[in-house]
Amino acid sequence: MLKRILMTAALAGILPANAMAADVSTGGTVGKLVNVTLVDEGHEGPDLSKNMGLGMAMGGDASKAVMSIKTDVFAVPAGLVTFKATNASNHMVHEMLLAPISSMSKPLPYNDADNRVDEEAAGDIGEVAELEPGKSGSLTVELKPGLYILLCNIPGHYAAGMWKVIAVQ
Ligand SMILES: [Cu+2]
Repeated sequence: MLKRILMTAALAGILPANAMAADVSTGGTVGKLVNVTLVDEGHEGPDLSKNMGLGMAMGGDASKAVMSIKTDVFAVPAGLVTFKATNASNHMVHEMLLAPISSMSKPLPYNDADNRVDEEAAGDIGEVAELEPGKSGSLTVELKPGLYILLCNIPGHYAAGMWKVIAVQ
């Protein structure tokens, strides 16, 4: 109970962020950690101003993906979840956005003019924005059971294959 109160206080910004991080890193009862790695091929790839059609349910050939999101787990228990995102690229900015999905066969709302997911329409519930190469950041959110998509919404990246679905159980 005390821990729960501390967590709530930390989330509200009353306690320093590291009070919460310490709890999460011990893998205790107050939260689960998902390590997320943002990956590309390490060199200039295809023209990312074009929609490569490799986003979820866009119908493209996934073997053509030139960038991706990896996680160390594919499912986590419902409740407080921390995503620690690391940009493993040596030359490119990436980010990690989180949104709930109802099905893996339903494409996300897409803004063709900007060549990126329409974050608002997709129901974006948080992100680690624009990480420089080698940098990390984290996002902690309370999640209900369901499917969620992690994606990079730098123009062209999602459609180049930069997404991953995880289950919250
Ligand atoms: Cu990216």
